[in-house]
Amino acid sequence: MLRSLIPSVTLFLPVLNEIDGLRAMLPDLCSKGFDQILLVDGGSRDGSVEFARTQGVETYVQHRKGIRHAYIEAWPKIRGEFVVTFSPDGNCPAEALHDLVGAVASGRDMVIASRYLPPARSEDDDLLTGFGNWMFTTLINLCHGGRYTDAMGIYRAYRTSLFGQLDLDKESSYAPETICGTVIGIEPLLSIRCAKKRLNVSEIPVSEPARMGGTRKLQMFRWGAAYLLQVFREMYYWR
Ligand SMILES: Nc1nc2c(ncn2[C@@H]2O[C@H](COP(=O)(O)OP(=O)(O)O)[C@@H](O)[C@H]2O)c(=O)[nH]1
Ligand SMILES: [Mg+2]
Repeated sequence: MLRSLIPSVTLFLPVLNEIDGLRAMLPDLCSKGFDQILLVDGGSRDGSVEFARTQGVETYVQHRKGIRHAYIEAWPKIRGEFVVTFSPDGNCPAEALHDLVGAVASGRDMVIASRYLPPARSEDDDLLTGFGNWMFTTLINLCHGGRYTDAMGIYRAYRTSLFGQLDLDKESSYAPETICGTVIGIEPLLSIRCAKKRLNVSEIPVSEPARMGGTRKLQMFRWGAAYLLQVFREMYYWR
């Protein structure tokens, strides 16, 4: 009976060649008592998926390339009422999971593990990513009434149903990416539409350690251009 009072939580792991991080983190993540751990692979060639399977983790290999397709294709497989999105590359410290889940389960729609809410800081940023994250967060606050310190990060917990409710599963939501010749992520749009809908959102400070092994997948300039278009487009598109 007590169990039914605690919401079910899925840990969602998008992965593209993250064997070093998975080896270091997955056994610990598996011991944390999540109702589901779902690893979504973008075509890894370093044994990431095979390793996850040896740990008993549910895996899904996406068909279409690009990070947002990992979410769109695998979202129907999520069973938890809440989801925590987590990159197993060292950037998301597992020690914060307890506080993040506790915060969202206390009645929030979304809680972000902010890298920029003091005293948190990022050990992973360089000058350009640090500026970009600040600039997009500031623009989202100004243009859409958000109160974020970190509108861009992947490390967050939210109601699984938000994804459909905010039309993040619709191709048309990402139209600006085609002009820029890329496939973007979902987090900026999730932050924008939560702000537009005045959802119950908060942040907790969580410092970001440097990436462990592997390589960064961020396409700085193409994504930057597409996100910029998306921020402005959302001022008249989608209510
Ligand atoms: N499934 C999938 N995962 C991806 C893809 N691109 C990146 N990832 C994963 O998404 C997470 C965040 O990407 P990362 O390169 O760390 O971005 P950054 O930390 O913002 O520079 C990591 O776990 C990546 O392995 C993709 O196309 N498909
Ligand atoms: Mg990362």
